[in-house]
Amino acid sequence: MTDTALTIALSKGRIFEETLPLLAAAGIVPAEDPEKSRKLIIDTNHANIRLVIVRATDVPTYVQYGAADFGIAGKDVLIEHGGDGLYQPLDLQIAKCRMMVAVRKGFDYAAASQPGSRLRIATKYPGIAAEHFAAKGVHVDLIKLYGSMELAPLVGLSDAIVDLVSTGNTLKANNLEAVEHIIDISSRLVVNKAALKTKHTLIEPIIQAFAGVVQAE
Ligand code: PRT
Ligand code: MG
Repeated sequence: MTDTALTIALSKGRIFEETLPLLAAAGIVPAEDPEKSRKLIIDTNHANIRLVIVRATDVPTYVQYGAADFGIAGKDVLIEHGGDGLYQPLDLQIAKCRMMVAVRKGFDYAAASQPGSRLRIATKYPGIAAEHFAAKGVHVDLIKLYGSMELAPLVGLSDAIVDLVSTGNTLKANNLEAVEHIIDISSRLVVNKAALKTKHTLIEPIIQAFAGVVQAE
C-alpha cells in the first residue's frame, strides 16, 4: 500500500448501515455487504480505498495506531477509549441514543442514590459510570460486563445499570426503567492525526462530503 491509499475502519450493524449514505455522498461504494460476507477487508469502487470491519469498541484503536486512516465510532466508545491520537472533526448525527441509568421497576433509586450512599452498577462503560456517580457523590462498585447489561438487576448482580437506550424497548421488555440521563450519544468521525497531514488531499474531500450530508439533515 502506498501513501495514496486509504483504509477506513467501520463496525458491522447500525453504524455500517447508517454510514453507507455518507460513503455514497463521497462517491465510495463497498464491493460487498459485510453482514453477508466473512471478509474483514472489503474493497470499494476505488482501487485505493478499502474498508476494514472491526468491533465497534476497536475502531478507535485501529485509527489511533494508523492501521486505519479514519473510522466511525460512537461517542460512548470514544469517551471510554480516551481519544488519544485521534482527531474528531465531525459529529455525524448517526446511531443516536442516550446513555442512561436504569433499574428494576419499583426500585427506589432516589433513595438509593443519595450522596454518600453505595450502589452496585453493572456496565460496559465503567469510565462513564464512575465519573457520573462521582459527580453525584455516590460510591459505586462497578461490575464490568460485555453485553446484556439488562439482565444484571433482574438476577441480583447489580442495583442498576449504565447502558445505551434508543427506543426503550429492551428496558420495557425486561421490566426495567430509565431513571437518569447521563449523556446524548451519536457517532463521530475519527481521523488518525498523522494521516490527516500525510493524506490530507485524500481525506479532506471525504470529510467535506460527510459534512454536507450532516448539514442537509
Ligand atoms: O453488538 P456488539 O457487541 O458486536 O458490539 P456493539 O454493541 O459495541 O456494537 P453495536 O453495533 O451494537 O453498536 C455500535 C454503536 O451504536 C454503539 O457504540 C453506540 O454508539 C450506537 N448505538 C445506538 C447503540 C444503540 N443505539 C443501542 N440501542 N448501541 C447499542 N444499543 C443497545 C443497548 O446497549 C441496549 O442493549 O441496544 C439496546 C437498547 O436498544 P432499545 O432500542 O431497545 O432501547
Ligand atoms: Mg450491540
